[in-house]
Amino acid sequence: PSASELRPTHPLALAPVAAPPASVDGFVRRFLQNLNFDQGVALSASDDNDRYLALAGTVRDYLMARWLDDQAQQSRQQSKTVCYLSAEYLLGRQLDNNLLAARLTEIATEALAQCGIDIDDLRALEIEPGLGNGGLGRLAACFIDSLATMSIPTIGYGIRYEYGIFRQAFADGQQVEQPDAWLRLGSPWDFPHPEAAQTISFGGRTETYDDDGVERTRWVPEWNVLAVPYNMMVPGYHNGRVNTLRLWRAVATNAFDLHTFNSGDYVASVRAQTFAENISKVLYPEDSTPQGKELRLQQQYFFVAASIADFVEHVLPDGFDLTKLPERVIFQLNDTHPVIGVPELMRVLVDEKGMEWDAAWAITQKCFAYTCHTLLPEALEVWSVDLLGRLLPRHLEIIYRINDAFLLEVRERFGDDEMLIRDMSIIGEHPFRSVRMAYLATVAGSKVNGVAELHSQLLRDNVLKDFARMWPEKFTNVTNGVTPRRFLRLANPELSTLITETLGAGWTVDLERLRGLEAYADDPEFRERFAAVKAANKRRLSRVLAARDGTTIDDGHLLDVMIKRLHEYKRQTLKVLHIVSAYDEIVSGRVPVEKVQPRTFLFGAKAAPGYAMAKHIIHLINAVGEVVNADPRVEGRLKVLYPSNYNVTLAESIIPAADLSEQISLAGKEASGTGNMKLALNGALTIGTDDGANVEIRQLVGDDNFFLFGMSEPEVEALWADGYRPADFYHEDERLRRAIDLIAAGAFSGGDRSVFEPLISNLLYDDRFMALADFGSYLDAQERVDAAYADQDAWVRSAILNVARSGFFSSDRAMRDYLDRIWHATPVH
Ligand code: CR6
Ligand code: PLP
Repeated sequence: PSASELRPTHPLALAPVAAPPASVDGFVRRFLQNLNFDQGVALSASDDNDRYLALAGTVRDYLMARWLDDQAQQSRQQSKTVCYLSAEYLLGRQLDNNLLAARLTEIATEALAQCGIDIDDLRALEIEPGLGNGGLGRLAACFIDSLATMSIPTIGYGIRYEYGIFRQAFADGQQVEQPDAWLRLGSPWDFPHPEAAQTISFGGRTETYDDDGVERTRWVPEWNVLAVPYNMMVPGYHNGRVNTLRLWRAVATNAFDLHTFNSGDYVASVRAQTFAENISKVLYPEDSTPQGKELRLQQQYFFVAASIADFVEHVLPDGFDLTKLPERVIFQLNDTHPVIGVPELMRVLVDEKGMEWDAAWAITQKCFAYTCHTLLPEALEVWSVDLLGRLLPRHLEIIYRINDAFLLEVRERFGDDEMLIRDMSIIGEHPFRSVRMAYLATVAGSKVNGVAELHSQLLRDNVLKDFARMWPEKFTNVTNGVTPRRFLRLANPELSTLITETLGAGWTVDLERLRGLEAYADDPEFRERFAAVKAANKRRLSRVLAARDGTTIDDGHLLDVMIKRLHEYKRQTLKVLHIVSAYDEIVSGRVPVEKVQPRTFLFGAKAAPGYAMAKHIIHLINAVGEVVNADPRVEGRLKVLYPSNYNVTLAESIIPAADLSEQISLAGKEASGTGNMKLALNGALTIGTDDGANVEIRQLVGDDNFFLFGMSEPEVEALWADGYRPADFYHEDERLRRAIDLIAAGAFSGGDRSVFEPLISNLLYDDRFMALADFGSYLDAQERVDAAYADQDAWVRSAILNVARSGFFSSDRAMRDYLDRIWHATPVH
């Protein structure tokens, strides 16, 4: 028989794929098989990396049957799929999460022990895939975890960057960036599928042609690349579900090489290959401050076009009636990064599938929804018309046509108000002609949501107010959430055990059950156990830091943490001013040192490599730490720690240990925050402004269990309108003056006054984020913190109530809200 006539007849070939037996023996056998057959080494000759890869392969094998089954089922059932389009996924380490999801943690630990291997040694080897900058990327990772746990058919689409977020090191207190070669030792968690590659085009021109008497437009691109999908498993928690995260890698097409090769220039053809492959080479390290670089637009189009084509060609059955597309998919736009998908879907429907414009537009509008993650004007992405037209000429035409129709609608609705037309146009004219991606997303999306109540309100009232007037029903809120599996169950095993012993096991998938802990907040025995868990977590963190950096956290210290990207709006400077002021009080003899509550201030933060002011702030934190930590007059009561390279792995050690969570952004600037939720959920009390999700945290945990300070958003606006003069605050507040003078005088720079001059000048004459205006209120709140911490019983009670009342911040709840308000997809069990 010819190969095409062969059909499986062997019983094994007909049976469904089976997982290896879930037993220690079964695990050992599969582990050794992986080690021998996949890694090609004997146990006795293997090193830790071989063993790690074999362990990962084994866990994967256990999940594989479910994964294949879920894919088959999904293609049979053809139910509505959530396609989450995100340029970033900050996944964190995979091993523990996958072991947990598959209920294999104990089995694997015992199986490896029987092979003479300590599983902890292998855990430590995993390099986390840092395919994101911070909150937005980590949010995407939490969301796909929740969607898998809730059995929602989902495909996460993104980019498989060869280099993720840079590794941060410090040299003389200043940030140095090193490449993150996360794929160096192998990538056991993903599977390349070159056979499912998509060709993605760029450049060239458009032309019209006659199609049986109908004039049509087509794109004649100039060059193209291949997008090769790499599939990663996204296992749900204990539900047997395994969804897919599909990340695209750019590879040069044959045509690309051949073209240059035929011209005889071999070296140029190899260079051309590098050019194509650059597209997925590196993650742009800017968080909330896009730079408008051409390569970034290439990345965006690359992954979005590949994802849409993948869904239409591979996920939908042959001959699918595309007018029914909205019943089968919702493309969720994670911020503006994937918004070029809107004209791309229009191009596919109109140019490739021959659909009428209006019909295609009606479909497109139902297939997209847009999440906005910022309020900072500099973070709202725009692309110059020149650049976009050069790279994607057909898309620019489509955007113009969408805009023309939209502006007609605006005129019909609001009359010929030319100023309003300018304000609302998708094409901005000033300071250069550009496409406003947030507006395009708002016009095209079926829904637009902000990421916390306050943020969604400010979107409606300010940033997108004209759009909200036009389409009030389009706007909604979904407050962010975090996955309790990674950030409580895995990161804080002792607290998880205590909760399970107290409330039973169901909380991991029903976080509101934590409410049950309220009843124990006044129970002395529970409090004691809770406090013991916190103390153990601090010791664990101390060991982690000792091994990394040789630093420790002393017993009796309040652990005060500020962990997030370095950004002026987040106001790490305000925190430093507090530390400098506390130091000054001691060394100037204004406060007797024995009266000072011992505190360890812990920072974790990367700055965008080109963000000069953020880098000055990093330098200042390190410089202050060096002086404060070494000054004998402080008697070790104040300590500043700044472990380098803050990432998800480090977050998982810091968060469970924290006593105090610093969420001190200027009101109206932090869209939501998610670190704030993780810290509250792990029993840290928040000191924070009324900003982002802090507002909801405070409402839920109660005023008594939260240290509020600073101006409210309307007060911020009023002060701006009044003409903000930071120097006035400097003159009026003695503590502030002393702290700033100390830095300016060179106390932390060996007497050199020039080192921090740019930072000091910025504070005194500009201070866009009003650190000086909130300083007094912040210090008062810190005094309340010290007083509260002195009463340990009351503090522990507050910490317990923080945990008990944080169930709302589960990403499972966030997913339910998206499903109800935006996606309308249902679980497939
Ligand atoms: N930088 C917001 O600033 C929010 C996350 C996730 C951010 C932050 O407040 O929690 O998104 N915004 O919604 C962007 O990335 C544009 C962030 O992480
Ligand atoms: N960076 C990392 C590594 C994180 O794990 C998180 C998440 O919580 C963030 C940044 C976001 O922090 P924040 O919400 O405080 O900005």
